[in-house]
Amino acid sequence: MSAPADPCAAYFRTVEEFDLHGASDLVVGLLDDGMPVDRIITEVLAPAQVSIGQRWESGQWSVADEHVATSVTEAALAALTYAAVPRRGEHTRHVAVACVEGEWHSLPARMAAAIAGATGELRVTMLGPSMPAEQLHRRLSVGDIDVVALSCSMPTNLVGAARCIAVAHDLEVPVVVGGRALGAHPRRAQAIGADAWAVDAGVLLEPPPALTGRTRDVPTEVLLLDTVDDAIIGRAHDRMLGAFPRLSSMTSYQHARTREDLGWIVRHTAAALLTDDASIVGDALTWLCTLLRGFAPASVITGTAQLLAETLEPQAPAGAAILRQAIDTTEGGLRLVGGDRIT
Ligand code: B12
Repeated sequence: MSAPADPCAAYFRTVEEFDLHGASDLVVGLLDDGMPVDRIITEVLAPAQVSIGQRWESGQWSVADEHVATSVTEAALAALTYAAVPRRGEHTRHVAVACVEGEWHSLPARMAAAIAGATGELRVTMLGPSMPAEQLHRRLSVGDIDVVALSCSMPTNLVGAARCIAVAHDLEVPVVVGGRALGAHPRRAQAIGADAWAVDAGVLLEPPPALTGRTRDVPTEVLLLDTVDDAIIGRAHDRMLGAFPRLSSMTSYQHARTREDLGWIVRHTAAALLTDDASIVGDALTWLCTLLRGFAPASVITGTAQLLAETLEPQAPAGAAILRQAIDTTEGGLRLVGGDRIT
């Protein structure tokens, strides 16, 4: 099979056609032509997943389309891993790759595991999606893992990540964290106590980091926000209907989705507070404004977030403050890009 001139475009065509076999043949063909595994993953498979996400977010593709398209990449990644990883090898270290508690994006973790395992130098065990901290502790207690690589895609799961890091440290196993939820700077990783942060899974081939991360207990206010009470969400929802009476005509399904969105903002607030990074909740608000464009103006979304901050204030004053800080930057950002009218 001759290599396509534009592997990325050729690969995405197989995804659009939901062609499992074509996708697998294409990536194995690229490997046979000498393209390294890490480049096939980062330059072909990962960009395809980002495009899938854009089509899903824009509504061009349904959730079902996204699931099928992702299963094409899962199949291609499995074929690539099978073709690339040497059958036997002298392993220097044993790396466990896991998604943190609550994290169901297992494909990014699998990509990282495939890159780490491709040379055959490491024994790589993939522990799968959403690994509860106490179960991670149980697995690490066996004593055969030299380093844990934790993947976190959703910022809301940074609280679960902190818990997973704490159990690894309890057993003196160093932790490397990666994934889109960590952002583009080591600050969030440091705030949750990781020993190292990396964008590139190739770092797992280097000697494990020293146990330098400072494990921290998750503060009570963060826990309160992370497991936010339905009653708090109900109060914020009622306040929203008082301030924007037009929203009372929403269907019961839309009301339920709105309550979910309020919970989503509060959980992002928990992660922002844990890491002292208001941009986590700011990004979530901007994302919601984009997603709901055409249904609710940005002013209603940021106005509702203000009411949510007021509702949280008595029990979570620090959370309310970081949420307000994020609302201000979101409103500023939307004005700058000429988004929906805010006033
Ligand atoms: C497929 C997918 C899903 C699938 C996942 C299936 C699976 N088996 O993984 C399912 C359907 C389960 C899913 C669910 C959800 N998803 Co989703 N999902 C995606 C999608 C389209 C692709 C994810 C992917 O495969 N990325 C692969 C590559 C691109 O990921 P990557 O993180 O960059 O990973 C690389 C590096 O970061 C690195 N790396 C990763 N981990 C690690 C770890 C270490 C240690 C190291 C060193 C490196 C490393 O290696 C990878 C290879 O280079 C993304 C779009 C996107 N832009 O990613 C949305 C996306 C992430 N999802 C999104 C959302 C909203 C959700 C849901 C909340 C939807 C819902 N309402 O239920 C849930 C949340 C589930 C949860 N609690 O975890 C949003 C997040 C938006 C936001 N503001 O955060 C996105 C961005 C889509 C969008 N454009 O809106 N999703």
